[in-house]
This record gives sequence, structure tokens and C-alpha cells, in this order.
Amino acid sequence: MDLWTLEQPGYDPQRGVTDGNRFLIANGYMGVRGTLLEAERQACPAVNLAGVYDRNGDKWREPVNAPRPRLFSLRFGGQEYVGATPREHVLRLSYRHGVFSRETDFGPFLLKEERIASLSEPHLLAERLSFTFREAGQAQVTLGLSTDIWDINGPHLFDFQQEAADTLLCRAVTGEKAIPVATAMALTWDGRGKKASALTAEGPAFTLCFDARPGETVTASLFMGVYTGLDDPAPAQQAQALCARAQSRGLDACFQDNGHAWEKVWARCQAELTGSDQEALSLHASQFYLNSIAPRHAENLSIPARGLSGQTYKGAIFWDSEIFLFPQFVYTQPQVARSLLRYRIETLPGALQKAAEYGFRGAFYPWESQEGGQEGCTDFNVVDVFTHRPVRTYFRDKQIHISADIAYALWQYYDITGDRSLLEEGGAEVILQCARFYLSRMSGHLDREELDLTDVIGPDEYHERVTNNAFTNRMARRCLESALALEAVFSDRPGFMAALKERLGYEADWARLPEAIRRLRGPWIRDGVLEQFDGYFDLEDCPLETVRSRLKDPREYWGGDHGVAGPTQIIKQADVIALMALLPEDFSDETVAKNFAYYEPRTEHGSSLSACMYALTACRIGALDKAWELFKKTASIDLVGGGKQWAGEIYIGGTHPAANGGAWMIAVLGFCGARMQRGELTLSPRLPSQVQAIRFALTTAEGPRQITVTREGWRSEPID
Ligand code: IFM
Repeated sequence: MDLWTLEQPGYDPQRGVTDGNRFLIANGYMGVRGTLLEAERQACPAVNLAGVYDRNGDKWREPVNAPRPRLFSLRFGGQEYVGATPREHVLRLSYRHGVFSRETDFGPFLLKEERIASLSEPHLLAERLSFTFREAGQAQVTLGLSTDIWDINGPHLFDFQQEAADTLLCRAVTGEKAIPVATAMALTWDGRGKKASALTAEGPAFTLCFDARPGETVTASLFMGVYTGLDDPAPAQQAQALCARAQSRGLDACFQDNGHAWEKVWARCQAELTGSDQEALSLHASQFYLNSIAPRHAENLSIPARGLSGQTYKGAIFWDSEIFLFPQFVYTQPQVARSLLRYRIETLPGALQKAAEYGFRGAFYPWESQEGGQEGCTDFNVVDVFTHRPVRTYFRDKQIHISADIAYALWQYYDITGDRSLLEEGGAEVILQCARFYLSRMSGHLDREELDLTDVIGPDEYHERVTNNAFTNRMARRCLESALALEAVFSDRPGFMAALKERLGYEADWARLPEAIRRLRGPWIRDGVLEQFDGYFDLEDCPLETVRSRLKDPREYWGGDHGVAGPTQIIKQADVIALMALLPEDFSDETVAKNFAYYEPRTEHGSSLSACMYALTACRIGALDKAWELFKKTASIDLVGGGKQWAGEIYIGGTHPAANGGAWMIAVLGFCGARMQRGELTLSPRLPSQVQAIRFALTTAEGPRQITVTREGWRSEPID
């Protein structure tokens, strides 16, 4: 079995949307959905750009899709083959070097396509297209830049200006902020015949006309450059110059550069499992999906919840980045982890503004953050399947654990690497401002000592507007503790904290921190089980299947005012258990075991963020078969095209970076028990019976290391 390749034989045009996700290639700058070169808009093809957002009218803001390369027409022997049903067809994705490929047998000829989103040159998309003929005949191939762009809430590009000469060029600007977006395309081919370029109704195109001979293979190399006004003041010139450079280097060289870049990335981050081929493949797959969307070209970008697989979830950054993606990066490629956190540091103004809008002080980070820390989350995020009306959801205003999650990751970065520079460069300020937000958000009663966080949503989004969610309260307390602990981090530079507090006018808040930490309410505990929020234990306690059986439509939303889960103890995703995974030192093994036993059967795992948190705690309590089952589910999600596709009437499919990061966490932190503190690694392996060994790379204080964990023990070797 090839442990590095996803292969799917058979032609099924209905699979376009899931294929687009499963066969996605990306390089942090752009994501190219795994649809065929000739795909029509209905198959949801896209070149999705990281960090470029636009709003059309009052529709949701979302990331922009650029014009894409497209095979407009493929005529042979007087017949059109675009849209024709092939005799045989296979799609492949090589995870090792990020190469999408397809082979399609149309009978008279075989079409092969190979595509990369170059990891060494983030603005470059390159394709090899080859035709092998079985019959003689006249061939006419038209391919170019398609301006027929698939968008969920578009269109986003206007004022198209197109050129068709030696190079094709397509210039446009976004509607909201007039950001220029330029794509250029160059083509080299080895055929005998005519190559011409022209403007067509769908975009500028090249046409190749030739007489094919039986047994002959004709190959075309496509180079496409993408730049926006956010990258360069002259994006069109840059895109054209890139095409020219790539064309003169040649396609093989572009593919080689990309391959080398991938080898370098794998040398830093690969986690490999032996014992089960299927899960070894899944782990490679999930690592590929995650690492292909890392913003290596930037210093202050984060990763959207559906990666670069499209516009789902508005291309926004959620807590997924800090809690689920960040761990893999901080252990393996700290510079990427820094970029995720720098994004939060630089978007602090948006968080201060959001807190102020809701009448609070400090930093309330967006639940769905877009560029500049703009809140992308609306008050209506689900459409009811029965009434077709938008449903008021409270993610934006009540999911306040987001600020604590960011403070937690900033602290983790320091704790894991021992590098305090991020704290110095704005991270400490973010922690203080997040702590200030919780100080202003807590409320009390005249007759009670305890302070509450009322009217919140915890990670379990099915129970809205609850009080004292255990996860939220403890993470908020942790944020307050981290704020105080900054004093010790900078004890050798007393002036640093003094100046920061003075600049932020923080003296009074600082004085309140210890009392707030003491008085913030902890969870109610019954027989060792933490109550998820005040009153949770009083809700109907019935099996998950009972709740499922109450659905009248499979796409129905389980949460919200009328959702089937609301009145019951059935939860969407890890909540108390997520807390235990994030703060393991706070809980005894016995407490974790009791809570796992209580909450796991009551969890729908309706979010791809759920299973990995349960798996991590299952490892801790030695429930290794359960951990293995949850690992399989987590690691294979994008390989098989799993995960929920709908929330009410809203499409939420795409790749699942949080689960991809979760798979790494289960393998490395869970099964191998890896922990790094100030760059020092410790391991306490607990391999499930299905696993013989796990090998993984990471970066410790000594530099990049390769760790091999077997049933006999473990060893650590330097990586050159
Ligand atoms: O951040 C998550 C949330 O916890 C559950 N719904 C989907 C979001 C994006 O992945």
C-alpha cells in the first residue's frame, strides 16, 4: 500500500464538491480545490486566496477566489470532450510533494494532468497537461484563465481587464476595498501546430491546434502567477514576471523546487506511524492538509477554520488556530506558530473595539476573525431548514472563551519554547487586555462571594447563553493567572512590566487580579464529575440516539432555541473534557476518568474539534482502544471526506485543519506522551496495541530532532 497517495478510481461528476476538498493542494498563499481542469462552476472549483476578504452587499464577508486555470474546450476528431463521460478515470494526490494528478481515458486519447501550488514560490501554480493519442485526428485545445468564478457570497471581483498575448493576463479589483487581484498565465508546449491566444467570453485563452498521430504524446506546461495589491503595488507586473521566470526555468524545475520545499517541511514535521497502513496513510494525509496551509510566506497570518479549501465559515480564524493547530506548529515549526500568534497581536485593536462595542473593557477577540481582526461572525449563522429563516445564534457575542484561548496559546508559546520574545513584542499586552476583559465581564451578587460569568457559550455550542461554563470560567481564570505570572517572566527586567502597566493604565486592574482569581466560580462537582454549566445536571438525561431520533430533517440544527439538543445533556463537542486536555495538571487521573465516562456517551462529536480532545484524555487514563478509535476518526476526516456538511441550510464542508492538528496531537502528545517545557522534551509513551512505533520530528532547545518511540522505549537523534 502506498502510504503517501490518495487514489480514487472512477468518474462521478456528483463527487465534485467533496473531491474539491479531498484533492486540495495549497501552499499557505493559495488553496487550489481538487477539481478537474475542465470543471464547471457547479463543481465548486476555486483558487482561494489567504487573507484577502471582500463583502458583496449585505452578504457575509468571505475570502476571495481568484480567476482559475481552466480547460475551456477539448476537441478531437470533430467531437467535444469537455463534459464527456470518460471510459476510465482516476484522481490522485501525492501527499509527499503535494501533487494533484488525474488520468482520464476518453477512448481516442488519454488525458493526464499534474498540478502543484508551489511550496517554494507561493504565487505560482503550475500544471502539466498531456494527451496521448490512440487515433489520428485534428485536435484543438483551448485553455486559459476563467473569470467564471464560484463564490458562496460573491461576486467579489469587478472591472475585469484582460489581455491575451504571449502571456494571458486578468486584472480585477475587489468590490469592497478595491484590492487589485492579478493572474497571469504562460504556456509552453511541445506539439507541432499552431498556438494562438485570444479573449473569449469566459476569459483570455490559448488555443492549440494540431494534427495528432497515433501513439504520439503532446504536452503543455502551464504557469500561472497570482498576486494581489496586498502583496505588491504592481500585482499584474509581478504575476507576469513570475510566469516568465517559471517558464524559462521549465516545468520540471518548478516541480523539483516544489518537491524539495516539501522534503524540507517533512524533515521538520513528519509524524509516522507503523502498525497499521491505513492509519499511517491517514496521518500523512492529515499532516499534508495542515502543513500545506501554513502561512510560511508571511509573519502575521493565521489559518482559517476550513483552511484554504474555500469560503466556508467565511474564511475566518477561530479558536481552532490557537487550540488545535498551534500545538503541531509550536513543536515542529515555531516560526509558523509565531505567525499565528502575531496575527492575534496585530489584531488586538479589533478585539479592543469589539469589547467596547459590547460595553466591556479590554480585549474581546472576534469569534470569526478576518483581516485586521474584523469580526466576521454575524448574529445569524444558521438557516432553519423548515422556515428557511436565519436563526439568531450567539457565537459572536457569547463565546467569550476565545480571548482566554488566545492568552493560553501565547503563554504556551513561551512555556514550550522558552522564548519570551513574543510576549515582549505585544503578547504580554494581549494577555493583560484579555484579563481586563474578563475582569469587566464578571458579575457578582451582594449576598454571594462568588463571581460569575453569566450568559456565555462554551465549546459545546448547542447550549447557548449558559452561566458559569466550566471551560470558560477555568480558562478565564487561567488568563488572569497568566497576567499575574508575567511579572515573574520579566523579573530580570522590572521596567518592562511597569512601563506596560503604565501605558495601559493597568494599576487598578492589576490590583484586582488576585481577588478575581479567588472569587471566580469554579464548577459544581457531583461524584467527581464537573457540571458543564450551572443547571446542566438538571437537563433531560437521555441517550444520544433518542435525541437524534427527534430530528425531523437530517440537516436540522441541533442547537439554538428550538434545537433538539438544547433541553438535554447531549452536547455537541468536548467541553469539560477539552478543559482537562488543555490543563491536565489541574485534574487527577481519577477525575479525568470519571468525567470521560460521563461525558463521552453524551457527546455527539458534531464538530471535528471533538474527538481529538477525548482521545488525548483517553490516552491519559489508559483507555487506549478508545483513543485509537478516536484517532482513526480524527486522522481520516479529510482523506475520506468526512465531517458534517451542513448546519441547517448553510454548507460547512471543506478540509478540517483542527482535526488535522488534532491527529498530530493524539499521535505525538497522546500516544508518545511528548511534553516540551522551555525547549526540554520529556516522553511518557503509551502506544495502543495497534501501533508498533511512532517516529516524529520536532524542534527542541538542542535544535531539530527525530524521535522514535517503540514498545521497547524511545530514542532521540539530531536532524541535519
Ligand atoms: O471553532 C469551531 C467551533 O468550536 C465549532 N463549530 C465550528 C467552528 C470552526 O471549526
